[in-house]
Amino acid sequence: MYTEKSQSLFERAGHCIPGGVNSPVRAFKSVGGTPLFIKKAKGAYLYDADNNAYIDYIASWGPMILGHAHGPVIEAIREKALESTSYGAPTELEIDMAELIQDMAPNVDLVRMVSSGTEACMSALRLARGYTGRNKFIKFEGCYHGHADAFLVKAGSGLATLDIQTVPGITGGVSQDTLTCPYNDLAAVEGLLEAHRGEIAAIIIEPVAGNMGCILPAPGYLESLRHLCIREGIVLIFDEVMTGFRLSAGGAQQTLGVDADLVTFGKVIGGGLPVGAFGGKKEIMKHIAPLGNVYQAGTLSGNPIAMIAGYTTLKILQDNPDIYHELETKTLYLRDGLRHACRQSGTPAVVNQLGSMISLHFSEQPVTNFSSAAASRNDLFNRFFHAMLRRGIYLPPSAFESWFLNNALTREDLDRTIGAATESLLEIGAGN
Ligand code: HOZ
Repeated sequence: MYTEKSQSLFERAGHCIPGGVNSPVRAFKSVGGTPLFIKKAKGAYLYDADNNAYIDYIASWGPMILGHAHGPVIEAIREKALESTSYGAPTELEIDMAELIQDMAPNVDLVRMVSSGTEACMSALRLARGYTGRNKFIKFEGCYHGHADAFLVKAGSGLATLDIQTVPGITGGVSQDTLTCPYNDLAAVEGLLEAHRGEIAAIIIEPVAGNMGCILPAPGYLESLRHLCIREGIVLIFDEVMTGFRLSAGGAQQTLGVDADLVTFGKVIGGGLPVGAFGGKKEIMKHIAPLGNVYQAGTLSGNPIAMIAGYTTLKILQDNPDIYHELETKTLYLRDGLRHACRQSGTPAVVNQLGSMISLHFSEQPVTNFSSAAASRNDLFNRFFHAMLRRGIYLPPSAFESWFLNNALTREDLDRTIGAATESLLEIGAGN
């Protein structure tokens, strides 16, 4: 496989973009090697600058649930763009979008559109603080809620990938209000509540974690958090940036049957354009400006091109609920194939999966939180990543990320992937 053009583009990018990339995980820093520069994508396939084709398991880190360049989405964007790309004034389409979100997602009485998952989470936290009059909040080790200052404590995703423990530029004052504890550890949450009674505004959690690989909540865990939040007057925020509109039309709240007070969205909600949103109970959302004084704003919030891409994607998902079943069937097939390949090669591995989220950890122990994800053989994952890439399979370049399936994947694509995994495991001597 020749990747000369990607290599020379990376070299050129390094002279004008920090690290040659606009988001750190893309740089392949932990897996090593040169990131591929992508020229185009269609369906389940990415094409790099050297015209190599890859089966895509990143799906732009989640958004491309229908596959790349999905006809109706592209057509809707094309038509909308002819009417201008931004007005900075309200449009009917924003109401359509908000009503659709209300219809699809539970517990969303009011919703505010923003332009990224980061903005959604930082605004939801500000709102929870403004609503409760408290400053501290609890987040979980290995969860990632975007790059706003308060969240970059013991965070997953790029911080885990690059092993960044402390982020220069974030003041002690900010991080002292961020309380952390291990995912799936209820006693640790109870300990924090006890130690900081009356001071905690919010608990924010990825109801299915996707930023330390894919990690599922233990049975009853989210229900217990729900109960504790009610008891303590704390706002429960579900960060559904990854799970929203992906696990089901109603996201993790619907799939797992637990209600949040505030929910944040990103990724699928924008159909591949920069969109985020936060919403929830009216009692809380009414504190957002201009209804209340918790200020939040954005020049491109509700942008018509972003809205039409998101609206069209969500409407397709709402009108075709079978898509979720199809995605899950494909993901289960991949999960079983990967498990079989690992067993065959004698490789201790854990494949966690829910809906169309899945990940592979080279571990003998169950992977249920950040420390078990970090204790996995991530050196092996890095070699596996490259062995798969050479075989035309594009996985996230980090063991600390979930893989996302898209519905354009065919049985043949999955069989090719499982075959490539079998060969890759043997090639890297994973079972030895
Ligand atoms: N924060 C994203 C994954 N959890 C990475 C986005 C990117 O590098 O594009």
